[in-house]
Amino acid sequence: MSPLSLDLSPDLFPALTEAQADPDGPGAHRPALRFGDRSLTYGELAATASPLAARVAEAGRIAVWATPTLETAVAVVAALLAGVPAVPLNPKSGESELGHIVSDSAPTLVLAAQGTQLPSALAALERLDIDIDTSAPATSLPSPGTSDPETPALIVYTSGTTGPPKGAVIPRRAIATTLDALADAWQWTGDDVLVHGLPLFHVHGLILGILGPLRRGGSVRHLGRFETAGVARELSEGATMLFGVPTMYHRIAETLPDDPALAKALARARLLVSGSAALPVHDHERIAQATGRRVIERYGMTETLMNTSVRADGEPRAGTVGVPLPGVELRLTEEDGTTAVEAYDGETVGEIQVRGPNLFTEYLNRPEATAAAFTEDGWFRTGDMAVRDPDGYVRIVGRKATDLIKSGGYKIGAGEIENALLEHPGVREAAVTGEPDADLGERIVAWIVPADPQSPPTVDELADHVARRLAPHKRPRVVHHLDALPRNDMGKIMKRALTHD
Ligand code: MCA
Ligand code: AMP
Repeated sequence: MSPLSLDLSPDLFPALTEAQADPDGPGAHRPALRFGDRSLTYGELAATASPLAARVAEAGRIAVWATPTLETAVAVVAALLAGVPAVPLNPKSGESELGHIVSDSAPTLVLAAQGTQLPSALAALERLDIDIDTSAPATSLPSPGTSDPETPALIVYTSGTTGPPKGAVIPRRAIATTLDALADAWQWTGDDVLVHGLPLFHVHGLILGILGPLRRGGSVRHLGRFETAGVARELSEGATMLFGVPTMYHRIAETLPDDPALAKALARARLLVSGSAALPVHDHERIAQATGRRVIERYGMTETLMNTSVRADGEPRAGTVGVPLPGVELRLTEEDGTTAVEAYDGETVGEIQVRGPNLFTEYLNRPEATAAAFTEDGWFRTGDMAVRDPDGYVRIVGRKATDLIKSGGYKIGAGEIENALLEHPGVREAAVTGEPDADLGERIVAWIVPADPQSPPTVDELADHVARRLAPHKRPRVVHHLDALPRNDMGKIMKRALTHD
């Protein structure tokens, strides 16, 4: 274990507490959040989040309509100040996904920006508008002493191989420790200014990208939506760090040859960080060549928050996710899932298992899934396969389940898409696979047996169907029509036999 001291103080945001205590002090005037032309200092954030925290303090659990806006950041901060668990909702979720998340997590309130139209799946919930009013007199922040480090802070829904998404219950302790471990690895301080355009309903964009800067007393500028022009603008106007998924860095790499301003801006950054999926070495190299800067990768999961990273003071090595973060125990195991692989030879493959204060507590309402995710002695089975270099650098080489697809940095279970496809009247049988895609990493491919071979459903029809039920990023990009799915003697679909030719 690393010597990093664990800060289990219930105060997640010391800079906010300080701004509240001394509204005229310099800390209160420091910038905290910026979304487009709207921004809040720490003093203003305290002033607008504290009354909201007081209003949600009695709620058992709240949902947040997590648009990429200032309102979402304020609502989540308010929930954390109040010690009330928040469920961030993807505002593009379709009806069946949203229905599942709401009935599974049973929030008593949904917080949404004023004027937002909410879908009917949320109609039964009481609504509270997020009103950003910095002129209101600040109420005192709820006493942080009331929040146990084990209190659930966020419930983040994440896909599995089959069935609907599961809610990972993330305690305050995990958020604090993962952010502090990243601060150690990245020399991340209150002087850093982060820029990103990630969605705010997942760990990457919300915990690392919003709560991270706030825990350090630094600031974040959110682009609203990812665009290379926004990245270039912010990095040339004082931002020091960039977070993104590989698709974003791929788009940067594609743009660089024709955009010297982007190259110049990236060259100025203190740290360029990629995560959520593997960044191909080709994109690493193209960015390094055009900017002289190397992107570093970190590896995490919704259930574990961050496990490893290339350190700011370490050697950036393309194709690796660096070394275990302070406080994180990491081992590779053989196929039996319990025998540790001792080799540091860059060759011996094992499943990554992790243990430490960065882990989630459970899948909400799913004791069996929770039990299955851990070994008897408390190691979490990530399902990611890796090797370790002699100096401890971890290289991810694949994953155990072929039924998990990473597309655009989103984890997507083949099973939930297959179930959605089977609900389409034009589909008799369906199987879903992922295939390599230069932009998305993997793209979703649907193999269907049409109910009527004379008029099979089109790719657009099936994409719309899946987007409406689940979410647009889960839509198939390619559809193949077959007479029958290849099955083994047991009737199980043989996905490996599903290839184009
Ligand atoms: C297209 N669209 C549709 C349809 N077709 N909408 C409805 N129905 C359809 N049939 C819309 C999309 O909603 C989107 O709208 C636009 O068309 C383009 O869609 P698409 O091509 O899918 O996406 P993109 O805009 O090209 O997105 C690429 C992206 C995105 C920006 C890289 O994939 C992304 O934000 N990824 C981030 C994933 C992430 O944060 N993962 C973290 C989880 P519009 O243009 O309005 O949006 S992993 C994690 O947290 C762990 C802990 C970790 O390690 O980080
Ligand atoms: P999620 O469940 O959406 O949190 O996704 C977690 C998964 O993303 C991990 O289990 C890995 O498969 C993958 N992942 C995250 N970061 C990286 C990375 N830097 N390189 C490769 N895979 C990654």
